[in-house]
Formats: sequence, C-alpha cells, structure tokens
Amino acid sequence: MNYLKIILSILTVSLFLSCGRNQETEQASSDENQMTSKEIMQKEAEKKEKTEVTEEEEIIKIVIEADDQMQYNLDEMTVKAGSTVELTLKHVGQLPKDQMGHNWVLLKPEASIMQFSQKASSAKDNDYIPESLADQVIANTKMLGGGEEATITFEAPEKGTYDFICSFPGHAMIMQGKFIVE
Ligand SMILES: [Cu+2]
Repeated sequence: MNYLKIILSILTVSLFLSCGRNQETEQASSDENQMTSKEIMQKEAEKKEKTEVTEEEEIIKIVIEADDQMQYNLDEMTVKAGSTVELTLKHVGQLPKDQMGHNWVLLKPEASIMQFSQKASSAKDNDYIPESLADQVIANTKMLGGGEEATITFEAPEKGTYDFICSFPGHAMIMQGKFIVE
C-alpha cells in the first residue's frame, strides 16, 4: 500500500514538472514570435522612411540603396514633372566595384533594357555606359563599390514612366525599377 503511494506521488511530481516545462517552452517561443513581429514592423518602418521623398522648393531628394545581394531597395519612385531631382545612390554592401559594382542609370522611353545592358557589359572603359547608346541615357551616377555613394542632380523628364537600371554586367535583369513622372 505504501509502495503504491510512493509510486503515485513520484508520478504526480514528474507530471507536474513536465507540464511546467512545457509551459515554459511555450512562453519562450511566444516571446520569440513577438520579437520577430516587432522586428518586422521595425524593418517595415525603416523601409517606409527610405521610400519617402522630401520636397522643398521643387527639389526632390531621393535616396536609393544597392547591396551585395545585387538588389536595389526601391523598385519604384515618383516625382513631379518640372521638378529638380537630387538622387543619391548608396552602395551599402562591402564587395569591391569590380565584383559587385552598382550604378543608377535612367533610360529614355525608347531604350531597351536588354539591348542597353548587353552593350553596357562590354563598356567597362566608359564606366559601363555604352558610348553608342549614350543618347538613351537621361541621367546616371558613376559606378560604385561597397561603402561608396554618389549624388546626381537632374531635371525630371516629361510625364511618363521610365526605366532605371544598374548597368554592371548581368545586373540589369534584377536591378531595375520604374521612375514615374506625374
Ligand atoms: Cu549593380
């Protein structure tokens, strides 16, 4: 009889312990979930900040980033017709220019991304801007390596939707976006 009691109480204690442990684990994982969604929200907020365009006296300032993963952080930007655009490209990666160079090239509507980037890939001596198609470029930054940045100022072209690309060999198919003038 006593023997049974002891076994029972051991069982009860171990059940209690394992329950407690489960609860702790659940608590920990829900904390983790909360952290993750908090982090996501923070990242979203940062993204929003970057997309914001500041306008003061017809000068529109845009900051766009490019990284070691061959990505721009913006795939679309909108400006007003007749404004002056001050665009800064920041290479936030670490890789050198000859491995992961990035620039920002705004193309005229008649340009073809495919054709332009193909020509650009053999125009290393001209910073990957093909001289034969230079008249298809509205504005461009120089080619940057990790940690570098460049700012260019240009007049917004007439209303319409324009392509922007990175003309480093092999990048334009991924690194492209729309520049909208309204
Ligand atoms: Cu690039």
